[in-house]
Amino acid sequence: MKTLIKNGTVVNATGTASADVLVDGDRIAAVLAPGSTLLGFDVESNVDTVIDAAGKYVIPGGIDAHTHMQLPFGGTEASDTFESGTRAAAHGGTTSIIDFAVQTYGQRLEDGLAAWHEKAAGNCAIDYGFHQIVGDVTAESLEALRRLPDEGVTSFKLFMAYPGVFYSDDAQILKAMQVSRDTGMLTMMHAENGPAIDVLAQQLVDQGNTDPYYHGIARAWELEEEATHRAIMLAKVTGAPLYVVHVSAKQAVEQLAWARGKGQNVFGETCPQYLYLSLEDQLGASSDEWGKFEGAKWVCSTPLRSRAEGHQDSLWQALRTNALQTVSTDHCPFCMKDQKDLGRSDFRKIPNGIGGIEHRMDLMYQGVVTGEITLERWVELTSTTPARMFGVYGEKGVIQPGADADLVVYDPNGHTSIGLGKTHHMNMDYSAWEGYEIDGHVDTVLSRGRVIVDDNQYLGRKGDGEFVKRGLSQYLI
Ligand code: DUC
Ligand code: ZN
Ligand code: ZN
Repeated sequence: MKTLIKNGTVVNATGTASADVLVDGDRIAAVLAPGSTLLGFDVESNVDTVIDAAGKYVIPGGIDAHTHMQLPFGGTEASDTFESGTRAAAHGGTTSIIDFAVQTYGQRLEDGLAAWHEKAAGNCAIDYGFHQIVGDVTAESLEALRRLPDEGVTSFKLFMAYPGVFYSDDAQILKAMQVSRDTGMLTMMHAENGPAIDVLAQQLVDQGNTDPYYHGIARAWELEEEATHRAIMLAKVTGAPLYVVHVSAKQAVEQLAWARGKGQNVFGETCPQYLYLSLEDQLGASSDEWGKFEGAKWVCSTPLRSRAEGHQDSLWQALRTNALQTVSTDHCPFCMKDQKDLGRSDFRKIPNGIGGIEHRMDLMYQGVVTGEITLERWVELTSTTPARMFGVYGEKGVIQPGADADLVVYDPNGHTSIGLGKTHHMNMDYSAWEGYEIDGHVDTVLSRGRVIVDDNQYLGRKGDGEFVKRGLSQYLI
């Protein structure tokens, strides 16, 4: 099966060019000057399908390096399955995810990874890989961790938050980081001081402050800054490479920039919710149906930050200056009914998470429209750097001969209205992005050479997506 995407503007992280893209089977065969011949043969009359991308961008498919399908959390489970979540991703121009396999307390690491393989295998619309959450750092789990690169799992996540659930203390973090140093695996860190947060949260509840808004008050930016600094210093003393996930506080960004300035292998990710939404929005939200509890729609950790304090502007700036390198979603959806609802009388019981896998490419493209980032930086933040960071570059994250034909035809003259009943294929009974309007549209999505979305129609099949064994990060020296 040969496909020619003609007349488009091909956007790579390195630059933009008018070019035709020839796809042969599941790979990109050639990137050609528009209308050119190949060895004397007219290309267009020798392919099975032609996609006319005139006036449109052709970009490498999005890579969302931070998702949680079917994650058990807070007495419930994230509401997207690998099937529904990856289909929603495809609609939004994302063609690969890296989800988090979980080792729970007392469980063997290998068993946690095996359970996630079982959940995902045969169900995904797009390609997928795994990071490993180490929820119980023991001598046994550290030994098992050392073997994961052989299985294509080259990064693991530790939590400085959630005592009693995923939390690791400094001694455990140090030991796991030594494995990271020895193996080249990337240490991913949830950097918030969980024990301190839990005390503040308890005190707020004792004072009768139980609304969702207080989730963000308890999770003060100082406790993100402090944990980020501690993670950096533990990484420094061990020599481990560090990637801090879902950075939301400008002071945490300053810590990352400081460490990078000193030459440390430290990286940072943010998410669209921290760029666009704020604690004030959360406080102001109050619907007839949910009253003040509507704020639960945006309860996630790290939390939304105050716009008055300037966090959002700092994050956009950090994306431009490369103090932050990637934008993922931390897709962790819950319905309001029966899930977020669990925390009606106590914000601590609201399952933490926002669903957004479907909207990341659009929301970040809006940043191009408003002049926050360039077109090439859009591709870099959402596809190319995640590919390089997590060891799949060359196959993913770039439009070049030999790469997987994971491609998106994006229409800058199109329009996307986000919300329930509009563009929404995630398994959620609300949209965290209700009412957002995007000056662009995902027209056509190819995964390994097959058109899986065209004109808002899903044309793929469950199980199309394959597990991707990842190599080590390209950023490590
Ligand atoms: N943050 C969330 O918002 N949800 C799941 C886990 C996490 O760290
Ligand atoms: Zn986290
Ligand atoms: Zn997460």
